[in-house]
Amino acid sequence: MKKILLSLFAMMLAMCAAAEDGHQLWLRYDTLNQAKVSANRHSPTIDIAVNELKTFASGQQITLKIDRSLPDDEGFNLQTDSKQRIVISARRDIGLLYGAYSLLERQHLSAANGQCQLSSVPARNAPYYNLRLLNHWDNLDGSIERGYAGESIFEWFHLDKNLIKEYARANASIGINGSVLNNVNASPKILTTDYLNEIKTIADILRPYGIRVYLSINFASPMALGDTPTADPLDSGVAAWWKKKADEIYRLIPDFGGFLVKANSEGQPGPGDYHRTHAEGANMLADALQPHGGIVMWRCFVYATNHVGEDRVMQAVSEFKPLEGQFRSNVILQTKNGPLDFQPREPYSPIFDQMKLTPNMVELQITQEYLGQSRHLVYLGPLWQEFFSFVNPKSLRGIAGVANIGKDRNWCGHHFSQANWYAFGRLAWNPFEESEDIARDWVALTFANGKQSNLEVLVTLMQNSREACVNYMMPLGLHHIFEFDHHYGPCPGGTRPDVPTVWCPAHYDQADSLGVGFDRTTTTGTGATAQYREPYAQMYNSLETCPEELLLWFHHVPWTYRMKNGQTLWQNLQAKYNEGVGEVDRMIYIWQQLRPQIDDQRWREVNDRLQHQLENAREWRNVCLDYYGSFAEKSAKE
Ligand code: GCV
Repeated sequence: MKKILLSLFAMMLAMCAAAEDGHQLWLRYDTLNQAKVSANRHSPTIDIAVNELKTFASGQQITLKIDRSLPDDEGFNLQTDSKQRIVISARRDIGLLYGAYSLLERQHLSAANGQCQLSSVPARNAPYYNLRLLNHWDNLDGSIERGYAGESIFEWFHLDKNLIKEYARANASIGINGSVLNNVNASPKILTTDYLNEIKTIADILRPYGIRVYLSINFASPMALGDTPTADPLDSGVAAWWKKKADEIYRLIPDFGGFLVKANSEGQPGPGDYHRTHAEGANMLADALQPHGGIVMWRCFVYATNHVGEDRVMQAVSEFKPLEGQFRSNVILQTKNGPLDFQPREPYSPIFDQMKLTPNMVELQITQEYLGQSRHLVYLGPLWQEFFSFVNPKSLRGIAGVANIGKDRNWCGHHFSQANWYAFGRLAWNPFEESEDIARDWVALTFANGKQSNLEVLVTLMQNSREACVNYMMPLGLHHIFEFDHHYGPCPGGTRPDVPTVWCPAHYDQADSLGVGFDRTTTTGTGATAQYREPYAQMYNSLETCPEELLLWFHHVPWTYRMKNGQTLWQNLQAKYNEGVGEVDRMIYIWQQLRPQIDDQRWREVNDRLQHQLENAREWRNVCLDYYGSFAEKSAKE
């Protein structure tokens, strides 16, 4: 009997723990079945909205109303009348669903903050961008390039429809309206009829949640699939193949969004293989999609063989600037926030200054390839907000985020990496939001469980976490000093005989007995500073005016150089690395104090990862200071 009771108890414990495994993300609403909800129309989307409100809204009368006179296609109005009845109105069905999620979120936040309901809901709410896309780097075999949360949720030919529906719901709740399902290093097979039928199934699940499906394509697909002898974009047979393929896709998926293309970059095929320009390649695809209303998102992440010897961070501008005005109207360039590759800190990419006639959208990386992956707590809100402080959101046509989603029970590997998915959605909806406000909402939704709590300290922890990561990995503008391939651990000064010099850490830190850093000035360096608009071009070009946080990105600086605080560069570098480690120590201290307020499973899982992060941070500091110290100390003695 005792044994049975014990095992029953163990089972109950396991069930409780499972309830807090993080799978519910920020959508931790109690089932209330209280609200009386009515709608003046029905559709799959409106029915979801009604159902969500009926199930989770607190006792209210709620009316959903389609009102075609409203201006925004995806926006909504939320109003309460004198009797506290709520009316959500929208021009289109999806607006009602967004309004429903907004209402639920506000109710949940109000409960957590102890405020009066709906006080903070703006009457009118509409997304800033029409294109708010996740980019999955998911391969057809289930693996994910730079994925740190398990295998792909898109299990081809065995699709888990429930999981995909949960994914759709989570995205709709933060306003994401498009998913590129596969890796930009794309397999041609994705365009075969077997896969397209599967994609139709996914599109059918995502559609009621307002999410369109897009695909990454391999530029050489017609040739790789054996249908044409070439993939030359000016070959009429090739163009006809793409038109036919587009027709096939749209027959299956009438609201298909379009193609994302990585061409002539890191070994991918492209128009350059036939001495054609990126514009010629993009336009050929654009023509195939245009009759159906589809778009081409053409990535600017190129550093190809025709640029040998040119500083990698300059290549996008050199390649695309001469093509201004040559792209079809349904082509949008897609550019990473920084000119190199999603480093913990980069200056913004100057292509956003240079291309005035061609629409551009920014590609952010939610998966933390270079920021501790799913093992480090690094909240990316401040990084993205920093980007928007240099690049006017107005100048962009849309926003894409490289997803951090996998089959791990908690979706993102680290419980706090969910905050990056959430923050991406919120910023895509409104790029002017403060990252701190987003973190505050996420904390309340994710950890307060609808009750009043005192978790403000977590908001500060999250806000500081990105700078901590910069400091323990690569402060003062150091960059790309990661271990080869996996981009996780430190490898300052690294070289490898089988890797071209320009991909090696030694190429980026340029440490020697005189100093450290990459000279990108117009006087003695690569001249990359000249690609920036004023005042940044001059500011970055001069050692005196360059912001210290980007110093070693733009300058090769003597170890004994006096920084603004009067100490030498070397002393500052040491202080920064120590600051980074100290911050992780503080994060652990804070997390320990919060133990009584956080459920056991998530507390333990985060705690384990924080301990690991501290070990890694110390390793980063020690390895880097050892390596740079070997030059700096010598230089001090000379
Ligand atoms: C999808 C970096 C990453 C690659 C990625 C590439 C890209 O180089 O390390 O994994 O490939 O960027 O954005 O295309």
